[in-house]
Amino acid sequence: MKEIPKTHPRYASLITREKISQAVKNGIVHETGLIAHGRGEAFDYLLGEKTLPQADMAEKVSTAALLCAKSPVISVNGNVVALVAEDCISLADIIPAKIEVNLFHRTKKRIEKISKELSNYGAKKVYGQKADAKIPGLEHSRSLCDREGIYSADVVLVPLEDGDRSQALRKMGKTVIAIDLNPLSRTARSANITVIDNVTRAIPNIKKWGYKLKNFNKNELQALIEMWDNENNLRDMVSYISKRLNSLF
Ligand code: PTJ
Repeated sequence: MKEIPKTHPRYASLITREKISQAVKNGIVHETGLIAHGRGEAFDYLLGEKTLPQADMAEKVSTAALLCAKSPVISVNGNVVALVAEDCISLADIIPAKIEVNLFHRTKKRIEKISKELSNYGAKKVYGQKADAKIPGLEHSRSLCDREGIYSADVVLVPLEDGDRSQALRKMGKTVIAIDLNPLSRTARSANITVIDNVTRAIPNIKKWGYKLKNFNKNELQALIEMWDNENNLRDMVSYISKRLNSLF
């Protein structure tokens, strides 16, 4: 990896870029994953590159939904594995939840590479290779999923999504938790709970909430979920961005 001095004012951002760039070379991230990352960076810049209190709350509620689920699944793609593979695995252990690889640019080789990467980081079982079921209403490869994984899940965490799958998952009656830095995206607007935060901060924070909320009783967790108003959450985020921009000049 390219040497980046720790004193560089954009050290964290440059390290993340290096990780994504390396993962493109290793065949884990699709080349268009670079474009998706750039769009994410732009929104993160507008948010001030930090977890806002509203995002922290969304992360808490997401954790509650995962803990209350009967069959929760964390769906991962190339970018997610390049950035937060280890945190996804430990989050899956805490909940406990299944991990499934689900790709837009799906090839057998990429599925194998990403699954192997997760296994190398310690994942005990990775779903997504069987692809013995289909999410109805989707014409592309993201429809392919495992019957024992996403297809039969009641709650699906979709960090860094590409749009219509979260709507299709909702139509199947599932609860969708999305992590997306863009509060205007279709994914953000169609999920039950949208975390407007960078996956690099969101997954570790959901993990932290996992340790805290694990001992809460189900009624307390259910109350948190019922109180959540996702539309309000998105409105708050957009309003935060516009106020912040107005206050800068
Ligand atoms: O690995 P594959 O084949 O499944 O392909 C994955 C990509 C990312 C290429 C595919 O899902 C895609 O094209 O995604 P989009 O439509 O560009 O959407 C990605 C969304 O994620 C955008 O709304 C970005 O703002 C957001 N995003 C990008 N990086 C991050 C992010 N959100 C949170 N954290 C990030 N680090």
